[in-house]
Amino acid sequence: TREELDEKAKSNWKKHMLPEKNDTDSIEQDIVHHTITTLCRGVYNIDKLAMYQATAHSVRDRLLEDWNCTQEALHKENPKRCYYMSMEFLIGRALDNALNCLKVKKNYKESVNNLGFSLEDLLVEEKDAALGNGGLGRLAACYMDSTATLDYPTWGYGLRYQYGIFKQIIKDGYQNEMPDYWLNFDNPWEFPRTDIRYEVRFHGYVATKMNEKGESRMSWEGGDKVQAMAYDVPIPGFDTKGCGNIRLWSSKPLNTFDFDSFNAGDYERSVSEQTNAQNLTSVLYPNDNHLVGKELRLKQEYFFVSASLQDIIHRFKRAKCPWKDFPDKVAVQMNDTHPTLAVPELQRILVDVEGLEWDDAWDIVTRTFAFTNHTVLPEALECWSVPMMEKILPRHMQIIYDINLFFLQKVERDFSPDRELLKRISIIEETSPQQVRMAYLAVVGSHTVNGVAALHSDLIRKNLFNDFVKYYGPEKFINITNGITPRRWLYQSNPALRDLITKTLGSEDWATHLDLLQGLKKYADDAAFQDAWADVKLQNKKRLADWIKTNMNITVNPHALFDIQVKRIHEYKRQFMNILSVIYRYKSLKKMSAEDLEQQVPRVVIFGGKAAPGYYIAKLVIKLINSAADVINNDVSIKDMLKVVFIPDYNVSLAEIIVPASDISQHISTAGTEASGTSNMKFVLNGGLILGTVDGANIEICEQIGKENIFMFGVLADAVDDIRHNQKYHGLFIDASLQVVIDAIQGGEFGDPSVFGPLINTLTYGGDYYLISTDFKSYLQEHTVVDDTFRDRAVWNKKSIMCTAGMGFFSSDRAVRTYAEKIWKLKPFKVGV
Ligand code: OAK
Repeated sequence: TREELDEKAKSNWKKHMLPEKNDTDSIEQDIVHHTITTLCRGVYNIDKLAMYQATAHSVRDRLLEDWNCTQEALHKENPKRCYYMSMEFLIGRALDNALNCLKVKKNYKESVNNLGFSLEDLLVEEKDAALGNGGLGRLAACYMDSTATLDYPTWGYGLRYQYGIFKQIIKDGYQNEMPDYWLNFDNPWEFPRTDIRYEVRFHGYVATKMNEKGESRMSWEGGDKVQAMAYDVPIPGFDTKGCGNIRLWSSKPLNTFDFDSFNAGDYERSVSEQTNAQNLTSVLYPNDNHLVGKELRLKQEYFFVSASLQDIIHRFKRAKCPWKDFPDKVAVQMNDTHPTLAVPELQRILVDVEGLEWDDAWDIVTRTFAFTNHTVLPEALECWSVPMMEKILPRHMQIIYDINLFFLQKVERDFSPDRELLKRISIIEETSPQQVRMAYLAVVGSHTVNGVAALHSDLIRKNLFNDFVKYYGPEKFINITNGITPRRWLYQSNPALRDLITKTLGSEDWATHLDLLQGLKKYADDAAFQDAWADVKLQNKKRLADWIKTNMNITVNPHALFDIQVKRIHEYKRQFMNILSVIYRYKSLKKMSAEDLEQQVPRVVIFGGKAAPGYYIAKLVIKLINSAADVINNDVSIKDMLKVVFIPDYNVSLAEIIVPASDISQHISTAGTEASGTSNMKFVLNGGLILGTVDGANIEICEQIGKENIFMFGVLADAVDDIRHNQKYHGLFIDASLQVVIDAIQGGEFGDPSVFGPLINTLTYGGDYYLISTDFKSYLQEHTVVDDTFRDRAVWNKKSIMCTAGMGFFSSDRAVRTYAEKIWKLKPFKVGV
């Protein structure tokens, strides 16, 4: 280490540790240097991909400088740190973000030009880092951006999947899945740490052993071991020397070989076990808000937790602090229940390995962890079968039983001996076989539990965790409304609006102090400003229209109202209701006289999103959208008053083009089902209006921007249970407008109706669990209000400006600051000042 070097050597190091220069000449030199040395290419065979790679490597050099500075300072000072544990980080592309953060984009543009390329061309060569499904994974990425920007000493921990979320291809209107080969080319944004490796055990048995103090301890022995190797992904902060990190684990076979099998002539088996080890981190499970209780997934969760905790403890031990100080040095945030095995794992390490007493260990555990819940959907709540857990993690299963026993004893003694209550609150569900309720384990093992929007936090306090609220008291259960990073979701993705805002406000401070957008309000009535604002929107709509033309060969009119719903396809998000209303609009247009038709507001309805590969009904929704699009887009009689587009393979990079182009975006989940939503925030930040239900963060967006600037409809969350109950006993009421649409589909207007039978049945025979028939009428009415409002462009533009101006609260900087203050007890740690 550096401390061991003599003064001469140290000064030699210092002499050569010069900062990278950012003048265009130096940048060009670096790009050429990387082309030759990193890529082994030259001017004779450089192409766009290679040029992107060389450019990325030169930017990475500049980032790593900050990375090293930050980590060295942290190493020296050893402040309290937070670790954000998440099975998903949906980062997207890195180059543009890094250029903006480092404030070198202008010079890079020029340098790349001087070398014969255009920077815009290079940016799209990068593959998305798509290590997530949807909202939860993207939130983790936004939070890493904010912790880096605000200089919080926070690291992300996750898994380095060989294949991220699948690529979606639409064939004959149906979704097909293809693997995401994102690592097939060099990935300049990760740093393999070949020296950072830990062993992770599965299976085996529990034995009793004497420890050094002569006490009897349990010990987990035998079984199979795999190795976790670290890859670091630097996370630049905006306009700061500080640089964050996400450490991703990749499974490798242990450097041991099964010589017994080998000698017995079973070479194949000994090699196949190595392959099994590698397979552990092969693929991201493609389910959003839905648990599929596969053994491999449980192994992924433990692998992730075990490696991360070993790494955290290794770092903690360097400072030689006593164990009781662990929670003063370490805060761990669990992103949903996926990392919950960290609770019994830390307890196991402290008791079995480090020899602490159970109660002392448990005190440390519960002062370390905090837990964020991201869903109330019952099918998403993790429950693992006890026999499976016993097989894979025998010692953890014992510990979970003990945690539960001591917990229930306490509840019985201090709170209530009510058997029914104890059964309800138990971490173990007495089904056959028994199940471990991971959300309950997470609550019991954490000091703070939070929901992700005000309504959602209320709902989990009232329902999912109600018994726990009564037992622990309400203070343990807080709300922290989600946020999004304004750097990616405005500064980077909407340069035209960024420049207009910066010019109007006189500086770009808004990018780190989003409340400053309030300053736009005073221009909301200014005609010239409105025109400039509308012009930016039109440019962004043209950009999207061009993308659609180039990639899908569909022509859309950029002056039409762009109506967008992009998100994972799920019944609770009700894309089905959207396409039903589109069909209703189509039927209405077809009935109109030529004069009436001419008076309509032309619409382009845009959908995008992936369905989980095993989610049959969601896949049928995609098919219906595409079948309806086929008919509608080719019907000349409606004179281009309606177009329907399903954009394939919706991902972060596409979102960066789609979000700035909306007039209206839809967030229409059944009330009480969408925990928060975050794309709603992105659209409104970019001056798009919302058509939404009274659900998730829509409610708080409405409070912030004013109810005159949002289109809301539908029943309230507290009415949903009663409506479902009534429907069950008295049947559905399907009004005439919905019946028209059902008849059209069943009459074969959009292709073979038998294809859509199971989908229609979710309404008619399936009990309409998501209340489409209940909300349909008010949904159609609100669509009419949208059309009428859009006709008056001055009114619309004002609303659009007021939308952006009111979004300061939804910056992920505010959210992260709240986590740091209320949960992590963490202070910013500034380097290089
Ligand atoms: C995914 C898997 C399991 C549990 C939850 C999720 C998930 O993505 N939930 C989503 O989290 C977002 C971030 O908090 C919320 O905005 C979404 O409403 C929620 O569905």
